[in-house]
Amino acid sequence: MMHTVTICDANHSASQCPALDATGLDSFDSQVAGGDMFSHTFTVAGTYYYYCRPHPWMQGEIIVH
Ligand SMILES: [Cu+2]
Repeated sequence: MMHTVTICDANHSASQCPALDATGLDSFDSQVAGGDMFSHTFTVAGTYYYYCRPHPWMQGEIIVH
């Protein structure tokens, strides 16, 4: 099954997101197969919300200090 790791920002119109990220934070939208991995090295500190586009109930939050 294909999933995505999609950041919750204005560019990805994530209406299902718990909240939108602050402007200026990193942005990404990557497809990832079930059981596979996605990595991203953050360049800006902040609170990041992300979700899966085909399954918007799949969500997460990452706090970068
Ligand atoms: Cu998914």
